[in-house]
Amino acid sequence: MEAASTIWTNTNVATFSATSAEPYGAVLEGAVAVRGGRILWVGHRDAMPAGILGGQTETVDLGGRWMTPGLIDCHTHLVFAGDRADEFERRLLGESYEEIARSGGGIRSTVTATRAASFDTLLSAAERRLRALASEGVTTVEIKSGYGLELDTEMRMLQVALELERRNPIRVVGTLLGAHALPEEFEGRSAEYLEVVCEEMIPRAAEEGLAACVDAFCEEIAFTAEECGAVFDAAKAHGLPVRLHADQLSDSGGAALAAGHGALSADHLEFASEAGVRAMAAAGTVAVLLPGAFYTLRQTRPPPVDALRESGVPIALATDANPGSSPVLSPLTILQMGCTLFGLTPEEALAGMTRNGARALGLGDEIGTIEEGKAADFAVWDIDHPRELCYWLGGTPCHSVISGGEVASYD
Ligand code: DI6
Ligand code: FE
Repeated sequence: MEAASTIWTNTNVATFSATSAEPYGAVLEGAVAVRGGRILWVGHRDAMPAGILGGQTETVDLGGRWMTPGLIDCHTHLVFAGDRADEFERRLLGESYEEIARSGGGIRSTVTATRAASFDTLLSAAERRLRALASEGVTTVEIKSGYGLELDTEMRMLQVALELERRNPIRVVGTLLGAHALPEEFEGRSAEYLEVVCEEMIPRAAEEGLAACVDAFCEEIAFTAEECGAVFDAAKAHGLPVRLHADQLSDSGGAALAAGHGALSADHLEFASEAGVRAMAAAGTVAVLLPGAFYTLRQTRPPPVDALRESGVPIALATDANPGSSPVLSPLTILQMGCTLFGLTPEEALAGMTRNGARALGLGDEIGTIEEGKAADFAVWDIDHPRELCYWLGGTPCHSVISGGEVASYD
């Protein structure tokens, strides 16, 4: 076997390999060998193949710490200007999220702030948030547009997302969410706005390689299933896979719509029907659960976790970091909420931020588990068992992050 550039040894490795018989895919007293940013070998440290330890190989002793795949935050709205703490206060005084949205606040108020913000303003605000995620082990983050709702600002948001990847040791997946809300100037003319999305935004984002995916918000306060279907058709015509904000506040037929279009994921799903869940299972669509929004909006009906589990739908978890419904920049908090609020087991929650998060991004062959050939993206933790990552609220046990085979530095 060829020699590794680096071998991390004296570590317990939670590989999250789908083929492992061990809980968490654990390899105790393991070692992980890397070359060219890829995993060359993983196994018990006494079973290292001959030749892997070469004259130039650097060996790093992790002192018995645990290693997991780098966390994947597969659903965020990290790029935006301003905040909506005022609406948080209004909700606590009795108004609902939908009422605030209908009265011109909500997404539209972030749109006003984002349109007025420069590239650099958006970049520095988003970079601060990105670093918060990275400090808790995140090595891949998906970032949606959707606060521009006009061609230029949507593209600027996606360019900021790509610039974040260029400047930081983190993988960024950009998603075009032009169909997030109807902008004020198109009030009563949603068909015309969606023409802009389908005929200007999607072609431009695809041509310039600014987005890897297209998302839409299917909801009474946003777009109908039929409208989202048209957005999906345009995305597919330009070779972009699709995802959907589905059944968050009401059963809008989102889960079935996403499945019917072969979507990578359907996200939220608090009000998803049983038929929707079955359709997702048949289509292989990942369920991305977002307990930060459920918690912040003080929702009471959790997504149908038992049905998802029983029908074999892969479950992912993400922060949904956004200024309205989920001002949450802590993936570890989301792991805790996934268990406490939705009843996931710690192993399911962690698989949701590793293996299944990768699938929701269409990157299941590239990241999400510690297996030969995948990218060398890891998080190293000061814990005695991986279940602890779902247990503490506050106080990150993240020791270090390795991205593409290099220790990630954010100073
Ligand atoms: N669902 C969400 O949770 C975010 N977008 C969406 O479609 C919320 C966006 C916001 O309130 O700013
Ligand atoms: Fe969202």
